[in-house]
Amino acid sequence: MQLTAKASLTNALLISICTPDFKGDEATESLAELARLVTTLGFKVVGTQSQKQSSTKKVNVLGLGKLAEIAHLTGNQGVVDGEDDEDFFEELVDETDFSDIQSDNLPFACADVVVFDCDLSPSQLRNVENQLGVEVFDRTGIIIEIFSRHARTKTAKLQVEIARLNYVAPRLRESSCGDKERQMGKGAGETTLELNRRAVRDQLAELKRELASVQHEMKGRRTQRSELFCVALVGYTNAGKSSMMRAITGSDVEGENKLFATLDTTVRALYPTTQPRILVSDTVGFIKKLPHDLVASFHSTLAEAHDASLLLYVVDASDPSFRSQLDVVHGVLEEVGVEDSKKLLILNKSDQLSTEQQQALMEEFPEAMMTSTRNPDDVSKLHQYIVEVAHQEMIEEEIIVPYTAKGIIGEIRSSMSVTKEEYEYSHIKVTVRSNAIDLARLKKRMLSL
Ligand SMILES: Nc1nc2c(ncn2[C@@H]2O[C@H](COP(=O)(O)OP(=O)(O)OP(=O)(O)O)[C@@H](O)[C@H]2O)c(=O)[nH]1
Ligand SMILES: [Mg+2]
Repeated sequence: MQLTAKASLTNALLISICTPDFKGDEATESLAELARLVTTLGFKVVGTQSQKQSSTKKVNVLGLGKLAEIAHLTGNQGVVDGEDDEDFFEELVDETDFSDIQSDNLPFACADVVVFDCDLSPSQLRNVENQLGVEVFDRTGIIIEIFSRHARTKTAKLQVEIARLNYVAPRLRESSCGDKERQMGKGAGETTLELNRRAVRDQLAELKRELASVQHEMKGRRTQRSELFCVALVGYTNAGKSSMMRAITGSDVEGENKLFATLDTTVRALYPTTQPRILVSDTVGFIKKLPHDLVASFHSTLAEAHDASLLLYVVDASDPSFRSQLDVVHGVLEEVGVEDSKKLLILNKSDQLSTEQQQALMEEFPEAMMTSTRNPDDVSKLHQYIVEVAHQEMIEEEIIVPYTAKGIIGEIRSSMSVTKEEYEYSHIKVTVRSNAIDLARLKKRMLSL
């Protein structure tokens, strides 16, 4: 799939299919999130519609009445007239109230694209596209497109392109090639289809090879860092992970008010710096119904979280749906096999909450830390917490440094946390806190002096 419509001029109509398992607040929140996803792509949401169905798997995902209503908005009324498929006569009662974005009184033919808040099979997509006469997207298609646009690093680009091709491959067979087949006549179309399929297969194989080699390199880099205390920021998209990363590392990591601003892991040292250094990594944000391929492709990116000794779960506490967002984060991390090391829940964006709301949240989550990345006191509080946890993980040892090996004191001070220095007759007794690997290395050096 490629978005062919010009993003800046595209008016999007969003459609929610409510089923017995997906309705009410859940459907409303999901649709509001789809509106933000679509806006992230530069589309303008001109309205929403909902359709009650027993399942999203029906060949025709819209009932006849709803189809006519929507076709009115896409300017394709003729196609629907005369349709008498019994499957279309579904219950047409809308049970969800999307009061923030309404479709009432919308002008005729105002929608250039239609976006469904569920996944559509290739044939469902083709059917509804034919019926409505405009480009149709499903939720996965939109998420993959955002990922494609935001991928910056080589790894992110490779991972997203693999997911995109996997998504495109079956749709290629069902839609565009079908059309070509019709245009070019039997035989010729089949050849094109075969060629396209092979091209995608070859491209996928090549991308996977490239990704494997990049991942090998990344693994090497992670091993080099493995002796340092690592903290990973994880959480739902737009929760404020990159903003917090920037605040606690004094770096210029991008934080943006768009969904999936970060697609690759960035690693920086905690600032003000500590001895030994503490590393902080920012990771890709999650979203509900994250396409399975994308979860799989982000395994390696999330390996940073896997290696972390402390996981900071950042949530946007000002978003009423943050609890279900947190469930999604737990679900994805479990899926990619990130075991919970020590963790802290960060209720972020507290500046958007009243004092009463903050108090209620702290009662609900007594173990959590309430922060605003815009409040320097909160940033130092988190910094201090991280340093304390890292400190607890370290081992304390006494090292005897003879005056003849005084040079080594400088090295110790610059790589370990020195808690005491006692000057004796023939040596300095230094009490340090550090990780086991660094301590073992130091002791070995001392022996060879
Ligand atoms: N009011 C308020 N806004 C915040 C706070 N922290 C971050 N933001 C804003 O929230 C938006 C998203 O922040 P990011 O740091 O990009 O969020 P993220 O979690 O990295 O998002 P992804 O990269 O998409 O996963 C930006 O517009 C930030 O300025 C906060 O404490 N208060
Ligand atoms: Mg980010």
